[in-house]
Amino acid sequence: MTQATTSFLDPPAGAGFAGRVAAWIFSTDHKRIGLLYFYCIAAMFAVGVVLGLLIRLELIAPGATIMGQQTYNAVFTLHGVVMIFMVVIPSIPASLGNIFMPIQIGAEDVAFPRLNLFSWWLYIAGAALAVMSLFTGDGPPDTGWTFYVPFSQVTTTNVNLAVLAVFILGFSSILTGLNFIITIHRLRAEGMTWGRLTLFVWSLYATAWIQLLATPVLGITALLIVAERFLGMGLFDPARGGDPILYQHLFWIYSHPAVYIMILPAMGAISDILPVFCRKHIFGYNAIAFSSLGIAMAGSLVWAHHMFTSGMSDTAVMVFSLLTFIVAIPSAVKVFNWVATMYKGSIAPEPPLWYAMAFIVLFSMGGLTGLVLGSAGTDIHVHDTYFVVAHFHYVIFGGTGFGMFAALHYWLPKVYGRMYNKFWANVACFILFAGFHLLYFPMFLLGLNGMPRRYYDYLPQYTDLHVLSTVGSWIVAVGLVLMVANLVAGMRKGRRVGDNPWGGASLEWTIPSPPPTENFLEEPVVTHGPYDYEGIEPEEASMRAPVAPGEGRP
Ligand code: HEM
Ligand SMILES: [Cu+2]
Repeated sequence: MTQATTSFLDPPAGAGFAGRVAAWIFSTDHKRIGLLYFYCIAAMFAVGVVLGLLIRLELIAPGATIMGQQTYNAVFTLHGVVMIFMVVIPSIPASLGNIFMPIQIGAEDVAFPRLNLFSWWLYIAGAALAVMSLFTGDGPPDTGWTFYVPFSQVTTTNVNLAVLAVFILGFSSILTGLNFIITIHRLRAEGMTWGRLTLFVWSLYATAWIQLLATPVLGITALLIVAERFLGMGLFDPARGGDPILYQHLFWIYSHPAVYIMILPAMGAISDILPVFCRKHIFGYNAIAFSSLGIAMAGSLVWAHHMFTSGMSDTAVMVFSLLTFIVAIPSAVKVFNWVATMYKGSIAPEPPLWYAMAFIVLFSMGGLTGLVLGSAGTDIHVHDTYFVVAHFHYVIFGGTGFGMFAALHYWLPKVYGRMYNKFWANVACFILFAGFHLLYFPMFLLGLNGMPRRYYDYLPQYTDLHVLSTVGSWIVAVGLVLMVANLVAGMRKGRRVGDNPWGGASLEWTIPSPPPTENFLEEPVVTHGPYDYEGIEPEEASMRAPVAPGEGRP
């Protein structure tokens, strides 16, 4: 087995406990920083899931079940804040992007390693403040993660601290984006042309531009809320000549593009994974690469589709509806290209592929129901109902979540040099997929029947669908526990693997597993594209099935 003498995971020689901890939290190695992000994000994900399970438990029957109304408002606000700002926004770019982007472009590290570490510290500071907002002030924030005015101006709960936390988390995201853009421009190895970048790197590149350009708007908006609360400036208060709709515009100018910060990196990971397990060059490399940029650009123009019922002019409603339909095109381009990649491929049904296929199904269902929300006529019917809750969980949990799960099963052997149990990985995937539909599909029906979102209580006719959904939440929980337990067991004591278990053609598969601190033992020179599998044999025996002549390989 190719084990490098020192991998990035090895502790410094002779260091005590404090020295080992310091070697992690003050490390400027992008791989260590990526793993730090990953562990923190995983912990926050666990918190968010528990909050989600509590929401579902409360909603299992009409009336009060396990908590009071005020607590309920705090729980769903926190569930949203934790999941959005602390889990899915940093999830793939800050963790796996940090670990693999420099390796995939043949660099030794990101352009600004110390800034990278600083970004992680900002993330920790923001997360700590968000947690503190629960226990300090006059009760946890209860505004929903959107902090809509006028309620966020007048509520006495601890909105100030929560908004400050979001502000700091925003800086972490901006600096990571800046770092990635410069790294991708400046640090590519010899021969690593733009046309030889992996699609994962392309997606991170598009994401980084959104992080850099859109996130400052969120920061400003957060500051304006605090200014309103402390100084009573009246920006959003009609009695003083302000306008609450202005708040919604500012908020969604960031927060709509933010959904592409969440989904593009997942799409990038899927584009890297699928062809490996089909032993076939990706279909439509340029289309996938440019559709990421297309989504980033067009996606910045559609924010007001969240505001069709806010009282905008009919012209504005029509324009934003049309623009929203236009973003669907580059997204659909990707889905068609993934399916075309699988067509006539020599399929290796390994865990990363199952998770990737679950991603395609769930993301497509989320995307298509997004069109229902993007057309103003139907949106007015389902606006702020459970239809929306179903739609965005299909996109962000089914999309970003499953994309992350697929990526973890794909890259874990590279990071730890060990393999998890594939059988249990597949079982967990199946349980998650089934539980997911049971949890969220009833929400589409609830929404179409008029069940409003963010409500603590409901009419008895909605009970059956709520019961189904709550049972689904338990199945999802079982699937998550099984998946995590299997991955942890794998990373700690799984069987050892070599450099290239799946037979990937991108640069990370050319270096030892786990990677050495300096990534490459000698400076790489790139001579072929990231999806040219000719002559590359997977080490996993199950993947070495003979390929009939003329089949599978283009
Ligand atoms: C086991 C997993 C999960 C369960 C059971 C769950 C459940 C729920 C439920 C029932 C609501 C509706 C609350 C209401 O309208 O009263 C909700 C809202 C929400 N969920 Fe989840 N969820 C889960 C995972 C996720 C994930 C992975 C994300 C990632 C982004 C997420 C993001 C959100 C957001 C942003 C809201 C909106 C909160 C608000 O309206 O202010 N959830 N969730
Ligand atoms: Cu949007």
